[in-house]
Amino acid sequence: MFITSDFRLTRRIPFNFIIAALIFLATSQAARADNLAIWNFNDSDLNVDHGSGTFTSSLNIVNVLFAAGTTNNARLGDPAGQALSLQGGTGSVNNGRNITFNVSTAGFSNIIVSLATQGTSTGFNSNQFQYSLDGITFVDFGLPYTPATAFGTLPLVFSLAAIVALNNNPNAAFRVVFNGATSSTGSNRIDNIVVEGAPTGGAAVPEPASVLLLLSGLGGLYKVRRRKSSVIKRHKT
Ligand SMILES: [Ca+2]
Ligand SMILES: [Ca+2]
Repeated sequence: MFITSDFRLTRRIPFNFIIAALIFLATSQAARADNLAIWNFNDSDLNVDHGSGTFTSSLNIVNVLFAAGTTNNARLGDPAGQALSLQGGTGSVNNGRNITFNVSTAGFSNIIVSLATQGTSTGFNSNQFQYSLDGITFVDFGLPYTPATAFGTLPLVFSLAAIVALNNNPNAAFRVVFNGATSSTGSNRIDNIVVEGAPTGGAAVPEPASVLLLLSGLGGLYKVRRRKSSVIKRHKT
């Protein structure tokens, strides 16, 4: 009898597991986001590290440095490596200056930009995220933010889904304007800048035919399980 109930348990787990896997698959398909561009700064430069995009800085070049990074918001198994480290500069000359990254969103919608950051007490403590539809005119998005003193585990996330003109836009661009530095060596570190989006054209959502196929597959599995169950019951009696 003990062996029989164990046998039923091992039959039930795969069935539940299959349902969970299918639900997860359907959910992840619906929420699928592709990485369009990633900067992990691990090679201590401003060149994009995954995907496509260009990155520029208007800070004095001597104040654009690299220092220990983080795995906060790292993708594709990227190690912490290095992070971008931006200093206030002599006389806090870099207040009001920015980093800008141009990333084409052609073929994508629901654009999300995220990054990890930290700042020292005399670094830039009032930073404004912006987006641009043409790569020329930039618009504030959200309120100025103050970086935490440590990278921590949660990235800053700017969900731009409501800005529909950013969808499928080859001229899309993003910017952080830095302000509030009060010393020359006060700094902000930034790591793992990710621009991602959902593929347009319906590829992100399972088609009704696929869902039907999936459901009929589940029905078939259920019948198999019912049959096995009744066989077991017959054996028990
Ligand atoms: Ca890094
Ligand atoms: Ca790089």
